[in-house]
Amino acid sequence: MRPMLGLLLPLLLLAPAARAELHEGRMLNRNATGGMVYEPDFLRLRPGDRVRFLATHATHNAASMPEMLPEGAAPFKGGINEEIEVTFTQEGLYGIKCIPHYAMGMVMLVQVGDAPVTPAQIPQALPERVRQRLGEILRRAE
Ligand SMILES: [Cu+2]
Repeated sequence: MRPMLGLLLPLLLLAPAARAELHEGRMLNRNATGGMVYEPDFLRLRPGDRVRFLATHATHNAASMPEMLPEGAAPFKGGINEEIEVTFTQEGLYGIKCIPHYAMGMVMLVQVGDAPVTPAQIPQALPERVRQRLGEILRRAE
């Protein structure tokens, strides 16, 4: 009995419970839904999943929105044309923006965890174009 358990235990410890996934988000000048967009513009992740923001077109970046950052989550800010990889550990809804094109509504949403997303989670204080774009994203995501 004992020698057998001694062989199995290390193997069980090596088996990952749930493998974290790597997702990709492309930063684009235009796609079928409009101009200055992330594609996809909504991702639902499990805690520990990562997103790689790809500088597919020039002059974009990816930065967390302070108004839409779950409590305890670390803010992040990629440089212009910089591909960054972000690990999302805290559950909740994250707003992500392209700083040069924020006023044009270049934003995306990342929901970590199973909680539903609702338009009530969009802060009133955001610029009109940003709230409009976030509303469109949420309506498609619901
Ligand atoms: Cu941009």
